[in-house]
Amino acid sequence: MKLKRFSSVLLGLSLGASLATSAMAEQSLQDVMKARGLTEKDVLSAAKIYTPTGGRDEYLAFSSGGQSGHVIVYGIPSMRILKYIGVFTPEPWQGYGFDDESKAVLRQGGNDDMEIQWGDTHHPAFSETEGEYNGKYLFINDKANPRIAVIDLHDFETKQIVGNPFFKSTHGGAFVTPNTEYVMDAAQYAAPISNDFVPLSEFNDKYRGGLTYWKFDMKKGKIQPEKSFTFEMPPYSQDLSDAGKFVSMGWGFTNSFCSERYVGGVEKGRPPFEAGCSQKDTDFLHVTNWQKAAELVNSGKIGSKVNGSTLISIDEAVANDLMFLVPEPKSPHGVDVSPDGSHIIVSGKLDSHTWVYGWDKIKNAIDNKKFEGTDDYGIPIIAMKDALKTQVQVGLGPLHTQYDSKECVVYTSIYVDSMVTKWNYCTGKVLDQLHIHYNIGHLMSMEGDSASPDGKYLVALNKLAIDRFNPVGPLHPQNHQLIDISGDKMKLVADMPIPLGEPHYVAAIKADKLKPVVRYKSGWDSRADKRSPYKTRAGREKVVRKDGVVHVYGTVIRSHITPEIIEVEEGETVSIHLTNLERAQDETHGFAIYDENVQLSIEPGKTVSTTFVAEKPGVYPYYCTEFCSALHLEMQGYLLVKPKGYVAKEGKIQEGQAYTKADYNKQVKTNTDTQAVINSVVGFITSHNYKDFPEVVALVEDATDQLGFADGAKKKSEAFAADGDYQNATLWAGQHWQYQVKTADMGLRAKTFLEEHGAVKVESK
Ligand code: RUQ
Ligand code: CUA
Repeated sequence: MKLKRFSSVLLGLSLGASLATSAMAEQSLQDVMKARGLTEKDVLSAAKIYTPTGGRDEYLAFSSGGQSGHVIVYGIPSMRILKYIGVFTPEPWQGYGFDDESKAVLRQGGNDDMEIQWGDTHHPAFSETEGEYNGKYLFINDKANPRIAVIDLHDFETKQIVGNPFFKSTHGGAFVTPNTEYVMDAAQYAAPISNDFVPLSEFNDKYRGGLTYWKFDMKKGKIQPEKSFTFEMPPYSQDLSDAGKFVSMGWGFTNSFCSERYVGGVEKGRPPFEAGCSQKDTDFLHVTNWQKAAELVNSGKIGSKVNGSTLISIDEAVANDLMFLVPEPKSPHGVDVSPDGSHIIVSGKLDSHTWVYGWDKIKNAIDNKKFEGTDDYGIPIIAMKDALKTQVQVGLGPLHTQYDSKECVVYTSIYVDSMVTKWNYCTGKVLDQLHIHYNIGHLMSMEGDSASPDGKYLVALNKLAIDRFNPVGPLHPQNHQLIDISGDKMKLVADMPIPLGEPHYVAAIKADKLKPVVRYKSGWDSRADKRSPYKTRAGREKVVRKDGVVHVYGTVIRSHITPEIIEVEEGETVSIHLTNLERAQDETHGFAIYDENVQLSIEPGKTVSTTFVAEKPGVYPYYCTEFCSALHLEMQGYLLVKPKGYVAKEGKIQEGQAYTKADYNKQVKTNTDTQAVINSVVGFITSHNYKDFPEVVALVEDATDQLGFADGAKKKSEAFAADGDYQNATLWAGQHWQYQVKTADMGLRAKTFLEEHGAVKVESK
């Protein structure tokens, strides 16, 4: 009832406020509720998630973007989308898949050099240290073209993609072991390990499933394929996985949904897949010992190089006690290990129960070699009664389970009944049920996959939105629903449409664990995480023809692109390298060229390249795509592709405007006045303790830079004026003023910041 009291306090407060301000015709909370048809419960829900302007979220959620190939980042509880991260699909806003550096990432893990342009992302997972999210990396798998991607959370960029050498699809990834020693990724649809044609009649012998343990190097932030290994598994359609922790440390769990090994064929009069894959009452949970396997592989005792990677055959796994099977409910989906590693919960889509296994029981059976037999491939099977603790009736079509901060309390998504069931896996009791809209798939609690889940909120990832939002055509948005799980009863708080799909799974981390940078070291190749060989400093821009390539070393800064004119000959290969000279936060510049499929995103400090063949003679305007300053539209230039053998005609560029001495003097006067404003702002800043505010220090550095450029322009204008060339003198004086304006702009921002943050006067020396 605490919540109720809170809401009346809220109402009381706002009533008081409305009385005080009624003279200003401000509406009261009651007026708004009446006008919008809101109940007290609605207002309470709103208060739980409303984040005032400028406010921050407690958690950041990283959602799979499904077949969009992206990752979606949003805040919890506000449910505001913050970013789409390009992972397996080009994303022009980020220049991802358009600059040379990111194209190289996107091409990794491709099949037979074919550039795959999309991915089917399923399960994001954070890197962990001792079972806790450490905020460093995020992994996500591509189901369609079996790959795993590594996203660096220090800049939210995709840095590596690795392709699976054995599988033709993966679903059981990404799941990490407690210290991110390995990233698990299991196959889904069985296929030949070789890349050639094998008839379905050889399914049992030649088609295989499997589970890859990708070795991860936390220091380098890279998966190491040469140190990774894969378990060959029977063609049972492996599904999800999870890693053991604490008591079950060193072990992994992977289920399967078609141990019937059915191959379909309605065209030939055979029953369809759905029937063939759901005949048996149970499927198999695969239990693998990765720690021991790693030792044996590293010492060269097992594993052979197949397709350039290490494969542990079924026979080797059996001979070395590395793989066991446990019967699990019909057509299972999720397999979820408890935070302490002691229990494993599996749900069968065609069973209304969740099955709770005890690791102690499974381990005991393994240690005592207590098996009920083997499967057709010789893998030992642990009897159900020797592994199972309890079965709990939770509803029709249970899929996934998430753990609460409260001991033994879990939440299971119920697909068919469109419900979340809260239950206790120690007592086997159902505690609460909540209807959601519609057909929930995964669900996620805060830091729910870590060794110490936070509880608090639960997000339901629903497969259908149907009538929840304003209609936008036959393709609906996805719907994530936020549920408050802080009390005994679950409370549905909000719907969030996601216009990218299908978001299979999401993981949420405490926001304060993330410390992303706001700028790169200057001249940085962000994808390779090192200084770019094409880093260019202000004033060092140049064009170099080398090995048949025209290299343009350019820079961008408010509000110009250097060079402003690039001249090449038809047929030449052009490689444009641009460095963003800005140090100011959020001063990203874009770079687009007409008709060349070029769109770069150049964040402060970044260096990116684009390489293309200038095939057709013509005029190709280029420009900055981010509205970066008042003169953003002027941030432009021309790529001139001259016909082969073109000879320039004599002639000077005629400007549309002629300037006189009077124009020059007028501009100089303006500049002098502007300088006075700058001086007063600088006086304010330096007379306060601005050095105590890193944000202001950055602004001051940036302003000083701009003022440095201003000096150069001023000298040029004065030189032209001395020569009596008032045309160029006036234009350069104008440029001087541009730099001054930018300096003043940053100075004023800094001054406002100081005023708003209570800066104090310091003694001037
Ligand atoms: S899936 S709705 Cu994880 Cu790909 Cu379960
Ligand atoms: Cu830079 Cu617009």
